[in-house]
Amino acid sequence: MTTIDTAILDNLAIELPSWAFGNSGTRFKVFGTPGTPRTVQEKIADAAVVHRLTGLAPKVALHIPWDIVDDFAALGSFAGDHGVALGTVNSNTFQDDDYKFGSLTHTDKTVRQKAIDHHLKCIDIMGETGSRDLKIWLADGTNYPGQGDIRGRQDRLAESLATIYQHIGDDQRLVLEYKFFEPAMYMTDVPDWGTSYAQVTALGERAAVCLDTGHHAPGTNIEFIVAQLLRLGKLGSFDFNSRFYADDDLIVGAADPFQLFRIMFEVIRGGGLDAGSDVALMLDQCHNVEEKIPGQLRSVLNVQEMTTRALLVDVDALTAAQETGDVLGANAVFMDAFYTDVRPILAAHREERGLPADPMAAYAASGHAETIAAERVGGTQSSWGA
Ligand code: LRH
Ligand code: MN
Ligand code: MN
Repeated sequence: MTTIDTAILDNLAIELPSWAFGNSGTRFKVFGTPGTPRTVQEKIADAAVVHRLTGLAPKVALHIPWDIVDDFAALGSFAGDHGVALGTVNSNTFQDDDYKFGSLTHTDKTVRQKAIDHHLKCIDIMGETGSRDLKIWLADGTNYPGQGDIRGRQDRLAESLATIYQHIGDDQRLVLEYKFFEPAMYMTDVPDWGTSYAQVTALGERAAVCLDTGHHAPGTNIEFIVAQLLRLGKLGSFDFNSRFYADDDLIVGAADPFQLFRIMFEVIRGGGLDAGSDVALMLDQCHNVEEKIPGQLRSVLNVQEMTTRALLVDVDALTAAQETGDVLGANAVFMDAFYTDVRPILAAHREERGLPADPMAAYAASGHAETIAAERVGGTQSSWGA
């Protein structure tokens, strides 16, 4: 049996999104959950619980303005006191009336400048929190053929991004996230990895692509995109989640664990988990009907599990089979790893590091859910979007 590279497992780190701890739902109903955080600090405290139980989630990503506070340096210290750090800063130009017809692509220079200024503010926040990455996802696009000038919008996007990029520090990065549809239904300005790649390549070394696993047309071979972007040195980060239909934002690995395994195999193959790699793994999920802290626990454990299975692929045997045209032999080597139950290995690995063998069970037994439900009464529960 192949031995696992435990250094990769030991260093596995998955950033949690602050918004996963708030209430969320569909456009039909948002269900509240007892104990839901009322403040940014409470979201960070919940994220810290996930890290304490798994050792897998040392950073929390912020979304601006959902997570706006007066003093970001103090928020960083608060996070540090809880054993985590602040991570990616996500900009938001999708909830303001001024952006109805676009933000960084808008025809009106005043609106474009407002969107640029928002990003400059995010960069200032990154300076205070010590965050490395500015993540940009734009809702910009059009609903009807002819509504906008596709090419002019790309040009304005390039110009706006270049202005923002000038302010990105030497130790910081800009990552541009693509999504093929929604909210725009005809044409999205950053619909695919190719557009994101073209835009970030024009910016420079410190700009890269963010791949959100829920942002592709059904049937897309995502691991191919992963392999290609790693080859090109432009895979900046992941937003992990899973989907059955559209951008469902379900728990990563829930809908299709085999896809997550294939993605992690390509990440490892391309050096994305090697020491010093710049690829950031992040979750971007919402827990509509399930409990949020256990939902995040399940998510990071799924990534850990599929990473471990991917590490089990006997690469020498795989290469030999590939090079001799042994189609079924190669496939069997790949599938053997996927079908291996790594849960006992991981339970032992956790115990060696002083972590609970079963973090889900440990959380359920801890009484923490009951404590926060009792403590967090009054105030307004956070929700996706605030
Ligand atoms: C857009 C998206 C993007 C946003 C987040 C809340 O669908 O994936 O990453 O910032 O959802
Ligand atoms: Mn995303
Ligand atoms: Mn999304």
